[in-house]
Amino acid sequence: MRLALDLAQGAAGQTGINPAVGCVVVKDGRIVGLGSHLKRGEAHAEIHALNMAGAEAAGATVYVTLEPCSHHGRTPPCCDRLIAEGVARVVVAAADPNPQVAGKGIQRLNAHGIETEVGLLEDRSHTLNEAFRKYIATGLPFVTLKTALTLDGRIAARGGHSRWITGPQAREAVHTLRHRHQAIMVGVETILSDDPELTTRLPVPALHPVRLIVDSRLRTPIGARVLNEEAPTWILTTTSADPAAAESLRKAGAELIVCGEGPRVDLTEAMKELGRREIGSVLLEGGGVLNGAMLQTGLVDKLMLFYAAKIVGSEEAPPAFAFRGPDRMTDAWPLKGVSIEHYGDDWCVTGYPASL
Ligand code: AOF
Ligand code: ZN
Repeated sequence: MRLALDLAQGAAGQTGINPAVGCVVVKDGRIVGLGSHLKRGEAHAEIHALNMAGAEAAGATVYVTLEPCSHHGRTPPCCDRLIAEGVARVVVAAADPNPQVAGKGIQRLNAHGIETEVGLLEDRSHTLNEAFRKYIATGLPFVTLKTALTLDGRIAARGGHSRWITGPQAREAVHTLRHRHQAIMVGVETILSDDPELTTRLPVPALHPVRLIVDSRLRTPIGARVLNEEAPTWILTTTSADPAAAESLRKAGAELIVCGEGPRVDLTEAMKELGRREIGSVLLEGGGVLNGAMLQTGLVDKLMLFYAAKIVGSEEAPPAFAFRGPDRMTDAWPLKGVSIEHYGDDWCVTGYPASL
């Protein structure tokens, strides 16, 4: 199962709104087949692994990180294929939360005399597919807020200078995160102050997320690097935005998405619309005002805070979370499931906002 999870993890980020799934077929103590789901619309993990196993699949044990599907989606049900191959036993890490499956896969296998076991390394499967799990249940994207910050919680120095807060290892980890998300989201202030490209830059070719700019008054400059042709750019705006500015941004290649009447972009509406457009995961890269607004609106599912061991001081240095906040420390936003990883001289603190 550990190998099946590693196979799934290797393809994380390339399956769109589909889960990352891995499968290993074992017969008489040897691995006879391996597979991962590689792309939405293409074969599921079990099919690749069973194709490799061939006649060895009969009587084999199949390890799969997600309950085999029982429905006709873009591909036929994996259960039917497992039954047809005559496998003896199926070990599953986690049940499929997709309402079209949700236990029916296991039932179908049992009904055909195949022994099943569910829950082996379940936590790893759940974490790997946390975005899929939210999207399939709610139709809303899973939002990961990522920011680099100084130990005193600032994302730039007094005058706005911010390159770089963290070192090369942390920055490379962020580009891997971009590869694994379907969209990346920033506020227009970030475009105006940093002119970022918001693409994935790794030592190897990788996938670019759709670039999202929250821009209620359409202040994105026509020459901004984010409007280049490397990836699609969607601007989230309001009905009160200037039609002439909208027209020139469209001509420059951006797609405009109207979310409410203003004055600010309705972020809840924006998430619903992104879900309708089959965006299941969003990497929120701030800055502080958008981070604060998203957190306060309850739209952040996960935080990844890359801390550099430095202090920038000053009351004017922009904070990572610019919102009013509670009057009392007892009302601070708690995080749960917190873990810490080292990246060179920096640390990434990962956690999930707990409801108060
Ligand atoms: C599996 N094995 O490897 C995956 C599964 O319409 P489709 O063919 O793209 O199917 C998508 C759904 O199938 C997805 O929402 C999830 O419930 C399940 N994914 N199931 O047995 C796999 N990727
Ligand atoms: Zn399937």
